[in-house]
Amino acid sequence: MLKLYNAGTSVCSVKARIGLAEKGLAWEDELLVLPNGDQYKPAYLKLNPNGVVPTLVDGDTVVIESSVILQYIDAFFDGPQLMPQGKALQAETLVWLLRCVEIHQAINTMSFATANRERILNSKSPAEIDALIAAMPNPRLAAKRRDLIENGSDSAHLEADFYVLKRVFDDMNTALSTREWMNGDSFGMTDIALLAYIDRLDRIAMSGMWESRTPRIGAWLDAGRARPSYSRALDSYVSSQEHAKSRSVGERFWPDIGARWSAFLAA
Ligand SMILES: N[C@@H](CCC(=O)N[C@@H](CS)C(=O)NCC(=O)O)C(=O)O
Repeated sequence: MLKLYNAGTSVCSVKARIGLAEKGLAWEDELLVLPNGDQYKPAYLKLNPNGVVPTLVDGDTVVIESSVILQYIDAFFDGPQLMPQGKALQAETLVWLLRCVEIHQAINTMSFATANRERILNSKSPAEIDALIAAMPNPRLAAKRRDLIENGSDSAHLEADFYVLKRVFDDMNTALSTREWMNGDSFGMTDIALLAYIDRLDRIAMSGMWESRTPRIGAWLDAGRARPSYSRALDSYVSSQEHAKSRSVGERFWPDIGARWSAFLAA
């Protein structure tokens, strides 16, 4: 059986789980506890040298990168086809899958400037935080993590990632003006690739980033959340208390971040 190394609230894990559920595939969970640093243990680094989740193991084949996992299960397993039909939509999907690397970093910035930062600061000593950052294999990402922990929403990463998110919202809103789903007429690969990221922003109370400027995203998010695959990927992994906690932290940050977002848009 397929084995998915993943973590409950991790956006990329949610993305992989939605994909597996949409394909109708069974998988065995290997759950890592990211705040404990399970992802940096030597045995896991052999599977995923980036020290991140998710990782899919299919017999002898190890697949890393959530967008590649989606493509892999679609290419090599039965079930509904996730890739859209037609050259133009397929090319568009491939670009979105590439963009997911920077979209993920933008979501990481928003999460670690707010809810994740607060959880870490409230649960770890400075020495424990240092040890976790020191264990990150990628020095660039370690420096980013340290900056976000130290500076929160004052980090320069915030504005750099506003640029990424503005383009995502604009491009999604434009695409959704001519079709129901990002994938075309039916839900598929591009929707799965993006749903967990937009879902996270909403769950940390950042929906004001798209509500008035690019409002089609809200309806698309609601429709994606209504699918059984979304419940399958979320319900037994994240408790309603965890969701409520993230939202309440985000709500405290939104007046400040919303003002920064408005200033960015006006510049
Ligand atoms: N581009 C990677 C990003 C994976 C990633 O950064 N995953 C996060 C969780 S969403 C993680 O494992 N973070 C652990 C850490 O940074 O220590 C993918 O799409 O799979």
